[in-house]
Amino acid sequence: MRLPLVQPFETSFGREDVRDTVIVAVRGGGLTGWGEAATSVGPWYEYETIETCWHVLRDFLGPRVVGREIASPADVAQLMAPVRGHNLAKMGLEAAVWDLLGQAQGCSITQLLGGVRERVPVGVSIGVQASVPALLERIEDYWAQGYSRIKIKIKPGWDVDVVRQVRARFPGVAVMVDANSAYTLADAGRLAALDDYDLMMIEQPLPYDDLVDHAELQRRLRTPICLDESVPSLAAARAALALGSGRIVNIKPGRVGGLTVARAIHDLCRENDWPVWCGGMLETGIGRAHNVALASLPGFTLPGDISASARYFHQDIVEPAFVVNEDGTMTVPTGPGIGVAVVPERLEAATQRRATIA
Ligand code: SMG
Ligand code: MG
Repeated sequence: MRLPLVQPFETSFGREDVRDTVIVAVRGGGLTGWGEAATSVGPWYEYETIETCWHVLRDFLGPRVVGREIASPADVAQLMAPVRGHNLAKMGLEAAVWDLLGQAQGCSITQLLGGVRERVPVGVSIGVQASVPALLERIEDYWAQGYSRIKIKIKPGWDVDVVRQVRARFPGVAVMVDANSAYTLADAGRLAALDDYDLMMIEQPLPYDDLVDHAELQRRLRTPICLDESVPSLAAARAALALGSGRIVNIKPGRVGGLTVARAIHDLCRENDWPVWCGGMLETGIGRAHNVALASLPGFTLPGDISASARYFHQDIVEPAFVVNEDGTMTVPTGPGIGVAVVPERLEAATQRRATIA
């Protein structure tokens, strides 16, 4: 499906004007569970694309799960395990089964996961802007909406000087930056200059597959490094902890292939005193609902990239839409499954193509 974005979203690797995503509906026992494979059109954030998600869900993951008896979400993770990688696609299907099982058992996803929070702290991620004044205006606007922290995207040429001006204008605001792998260790000096601006963390400064260089960079920085792209699995999280490749992990259920793995990474980080927070992939209300539920686990102590539906979309495909509370939190839905209702006409209007696996 495709939804236009309220504003374009620009990172170090490119710009998106619309959101293309794959929605998965799983039917069983007279119920329908919903999930979202929140991919992108191109292989920039990671290698998956809208076309690979479609192909892998329809030709490999879907056929492995359809017709099976499933007692718990872990069963789906196991059925999907022979497929290597394709984590965003796996999340779409696993998430739909979590919703279905939740509905069948009359439980919310937060309950199924073991969540402990009724409200989760949330922040907003602001893409690269045309000018610093434009960025400052954006921050002003979002801060007034109540977000608990501001994340700004950086890249070479849009970094230290921008952060300096943001700090000068908003001295007390919780700010972090995300580079989406735009630097190398040769830029360590430039990144160390960010230490002067009291940032909560620097997210994914170095290449997506380089935990060794992240460890070296962390030794040279006071500011904590947060890993995003570099942690696609539980094994990668173990390696990052062993190497000291950072001090914080952004857990996106899509990037790691589902809520089951996401929770395992959360547990591991918690045992090792690494705080985590829930990342975002500009999800519609379906993916957003799963993210909010995940963020209710006890180790998610930092604000997530979980913004209001209206931050990205004129109209979400679920009701009620997600909103930010005055205290900078979002309320975790407590109804069965994802706890929000998909609006069929809106989904229909946004649908580009469909496939059924019977
Ligand atoms: O969902 O608000 C959101 C987006 C948060 O910045 C965000 N995500 O690297 O953390 C990240 C980016 C990846 C987006 S690529 C489509
Ligand atoms: Mg990131």
